[in-house]
Amino acid sequence: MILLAPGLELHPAHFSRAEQEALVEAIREIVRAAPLFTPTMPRTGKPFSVRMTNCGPLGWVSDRDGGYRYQATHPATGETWPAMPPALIEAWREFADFDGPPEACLVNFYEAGARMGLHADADEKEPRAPVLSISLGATCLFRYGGPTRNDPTRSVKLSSGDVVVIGGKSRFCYHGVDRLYPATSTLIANDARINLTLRRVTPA
Ligand code: MD3
Ligand code: FE
Repeated sequence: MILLAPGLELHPAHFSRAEQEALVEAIREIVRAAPLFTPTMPRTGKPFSVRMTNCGPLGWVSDRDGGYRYQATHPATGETWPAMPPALIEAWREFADFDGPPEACLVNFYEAGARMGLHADADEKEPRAPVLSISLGATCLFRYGGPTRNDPTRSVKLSSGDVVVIGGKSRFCYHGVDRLYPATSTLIANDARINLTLRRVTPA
């Protein structure tokens, strides 16, 4: 384990190749039931370059009129989200140090050129629960800073199979994905990257 900052743990290559392949297959099945959608920014309606879907009881969505929020249904199909795969619930039990199951798993799908601007995850109402992040596919350059947007930042590469636990003092810190590295994925076609984040949304 590499402690990147207080409360911010990087577990490099936690998942084996076989486990990563099984996770990608589970995500494909989730995407069949709950298709990737393109979130848009509150007020401006500017589209994200990352497409998303969710599994679990709640899912994170965003659009111009409704803004950032968690809801129980897919924004396009109106259906409830598919169940969370057991392997993800097991990873939460292993890493989260929190009583109670995760409520949302946000699936971020990055294709070549996609990025995620600096932001803090603040739509969850249980500050004692960490966010658990799992990276699959292409390597990315990840940036993280402090509790305000102007704090200095550091960068780290995240590779397929890595787990990051974002808790404690780091839970509400700013972070983003600056770029993907081409030709680094043997797991997913077309230099794509998937990031899964497991979250507790409501107070336990
Ligand atoms: C927070 N996803 O969905 S979270 C998100 O790779 C999101 O798609 C990122 O940010 C992604 O909201 C990764 C993992 C993470 C890693 C390090 C952090 C979050 C962090 C450091 C400080 C604060
Ligand atoms: Fe985030």
